Amino acid sequence: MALTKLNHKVISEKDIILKSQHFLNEMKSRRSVRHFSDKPIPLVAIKNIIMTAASAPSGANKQPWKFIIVQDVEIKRKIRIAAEKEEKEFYTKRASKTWLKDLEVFETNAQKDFLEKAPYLIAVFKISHGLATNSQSKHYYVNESVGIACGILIAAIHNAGLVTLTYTPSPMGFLQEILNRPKNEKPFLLLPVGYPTAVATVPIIPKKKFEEVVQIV
Ligand code: IYR
Repeated sequence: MALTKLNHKVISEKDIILKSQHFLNEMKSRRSVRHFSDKPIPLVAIKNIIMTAASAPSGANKQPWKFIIVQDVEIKRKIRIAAEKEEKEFYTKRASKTWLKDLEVFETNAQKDFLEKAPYLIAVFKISHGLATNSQSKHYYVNESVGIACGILIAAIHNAGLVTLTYTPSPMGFLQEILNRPKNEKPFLLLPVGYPTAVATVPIIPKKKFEEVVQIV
């Protein structure tokens, strides 16, 4: 395997602290948004955001992901109709009482206007294995890899001054059909991306404190 010198810039401790604090503040202002404006956003920004996500580490560098950018209004409409059908089942039959109670604060329901409103949807697929029949076709830690890429994707969307929602209709097999994906690709996450409406609201919800999420040993 050919190696190359690591390109890493060492910065001062003071700058490490400042930069980590700055990024913390930036990320703490991220919110999941359900009220999208139809104001267009530049496609090049979406491309940059996705390639930021695609820079993620992955098991054996297999990069087991595919990002489908949906801008076509007809395809967005199809996705909305199919998602709302599943959500109706979820809210009226599938969801437990506890689950519905846990969701009350978010005021969610089966209606998913944002799937048509947002200028772009990013559908993330995990590629469970390659298509070749030799050992080259194996993928490793697929969920972990795609999960990491999605975290970076969400951070990149926020960094670009846009908003998103980590939307996971369940089941979401309809994405496979509507977007014509091969059998080895499985839907992982659907992210509307755009601007919030001027009157968008978000629930007041706390994040756990340092002591609750961290233990130093
Ligand atoms: N998929 C449904 C329900 C839902 C589930 C969870 I977990 C959430 O954090 C929010 C919603 C919906 O999107 O309405």
